[in-house]
Amino acid sequence: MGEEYREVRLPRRNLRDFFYEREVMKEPGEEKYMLRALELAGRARGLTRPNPMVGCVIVRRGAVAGEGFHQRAGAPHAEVMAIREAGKETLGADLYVNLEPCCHHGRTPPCTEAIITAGIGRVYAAMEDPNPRVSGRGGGILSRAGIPVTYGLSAESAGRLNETYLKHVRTGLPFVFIKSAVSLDGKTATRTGDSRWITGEEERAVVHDMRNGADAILVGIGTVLADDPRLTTRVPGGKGRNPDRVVMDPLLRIPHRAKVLTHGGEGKTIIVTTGLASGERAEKLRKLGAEVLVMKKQGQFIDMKELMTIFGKRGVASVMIEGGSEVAASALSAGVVDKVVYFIAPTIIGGKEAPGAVGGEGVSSLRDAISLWDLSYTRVGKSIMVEGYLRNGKN
Ligand code: AOF
Ligand code: ZN
Repeated sequence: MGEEYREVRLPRRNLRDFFYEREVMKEPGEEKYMLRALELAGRARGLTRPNPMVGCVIVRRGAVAGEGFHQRAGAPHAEVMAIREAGKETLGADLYVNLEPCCHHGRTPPCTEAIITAGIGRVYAAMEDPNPRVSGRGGGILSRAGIPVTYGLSAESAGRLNETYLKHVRTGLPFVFIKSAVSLDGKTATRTGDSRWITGEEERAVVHDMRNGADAILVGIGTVLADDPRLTTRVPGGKGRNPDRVVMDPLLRIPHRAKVLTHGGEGKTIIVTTGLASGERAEKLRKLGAEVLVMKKQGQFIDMKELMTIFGKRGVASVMIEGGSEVAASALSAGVVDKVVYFIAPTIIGGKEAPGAVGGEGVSSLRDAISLWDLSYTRVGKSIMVEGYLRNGKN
């Protein structure tokens, strides 16, 4: 049997209308409120770290009485925002939220208390919160207080929305995804190395949105030498938060004028290298404000698994790999990749020497090719965006 074709509804700022309008029209009753909660949650994409994105809708007598979403870590939780907006209308009302209400004192007081005090009649939560301080206990407290809690409405979309948070909380490792733009014939550049830009404006807007949602962006030194990217987030409205920029550079070949070093923004620049690189160069880079992380070598490459473990411990919940082909190959073969996002542009580059998206050795038998699951296909500009998950990275 082939891979089942299915559209996964991912709330994204750029694609929100596409994903939700049809859905809301189609789904009667309760599910539409959960979809609305998801849509509200997604408005804070890239802004809630390290917290998840959470939205909430309060419904009384078939009408929405209050709505809210969590805007950033330290700000009130979604439930509290919605309860405030609903005022007296909370009594006996249904509360829809895409994550189990919390029951702990973190930066803010527990939502369970606010829900009980407000006299909410019933809670629909899309999924449990795997945070060990909550995990089932939030729901338990509400049930014991006589407020029935139903899990599972739009659980899949809820899981996708917070896929980075969920992976990091469950495993301590970051959620890793590779973003690539290829021509119709699978090339990422011409034989002379010209690679800007294979895709158009609209595709780039989606990429900036992805950067905005990532904690770190990782590239190889080849990409820095060829393209000199800034790796910053440029999203409309300027609300983007720059992720940390990570360059894999085993021999410290990075030029001091590279834009990742000079066009900082608030994100850090981390150069990952090996003991083979000169200590003098490392010092110079540190003086320029970069962090130089010296790692053991794993054969020819830097040990990606170890790198992800280090990132995870530092609180990096998501890593976006933006190229080039050797970094993609080593991340894939290390088994650290959760997801790939490919933009396929309707151009043909041709050329035996023109590079493809994944280098390394490749597999010799098709049976060993990496196949993806839970695919989605979205048209963005003139390109098709293909998203799929890897089995090894299943979270
Ligand atoms: C909710 N509603 O809107 C969010 C939740 O430090 P705090 O107080 O903000 O707590 C953060 C934790 O709360 C976070 O790790 C996650 O378990 C949960 N997030 N829970 O009921 C919300 N953002
Ligand atoms: Zn809460």
